[in-house]
Amino acid sequence: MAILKILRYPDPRLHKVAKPVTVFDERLPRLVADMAETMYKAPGIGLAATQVDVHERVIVIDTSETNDQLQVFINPEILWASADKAVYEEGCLSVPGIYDGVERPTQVRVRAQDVHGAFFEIDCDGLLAVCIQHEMDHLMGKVFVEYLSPLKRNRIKQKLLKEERGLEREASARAAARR
Ligand code: QAP
Ligand code: CO
Repeated sequence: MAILKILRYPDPRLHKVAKPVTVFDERLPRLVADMAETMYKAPGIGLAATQVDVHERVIVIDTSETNDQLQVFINPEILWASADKAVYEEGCLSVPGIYDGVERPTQVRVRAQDVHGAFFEIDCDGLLAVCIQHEMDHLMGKVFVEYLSPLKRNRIKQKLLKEERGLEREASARAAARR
């Protein structure tokens, strides 16, 4: 298993559209295990393959308190969404330190495949409904900050770019100290 590097907004690769998984070979459980390890380590409650620069329709989620209820969604599709909507304060491992309200349907019915390719359907509400919709957006190249006003989005972009410059300086200072 391995911890994968999580792309940070505004990395343009976060806007690539993921392709369906068509081959269910040994590579897939390995990717899922690495994504799960990366999510738990962060720690987070959901991760889409897009966020680790793999542009295929794969999502891992664990919204349990105990971090032992991993849910895997390959090629997820929304079959039905409730007319009822609610605002939830969302965050994202690709947008660290930023949280803001996003309005979404409160309930969704999802069809997806498991790592073996078997289809299943699940009715989601609460945090799971929010999370699956957030992660499916990633697979379409959409990050939650795109629901916010252009003003907020630009502030977030500038803040993260500034942080990134700081992180790069630290990394090169460490590299120089090793030499
Ligand atoms: C998506 O998000 C989500 O800013 C999953 O500094 C979020 O796991 C779905 C995280 C909220 C539903 C509701 C974010 C960790 C984790 C941060 C996450 C951070 C450290 C976000
Ligand atoms: Co996210």
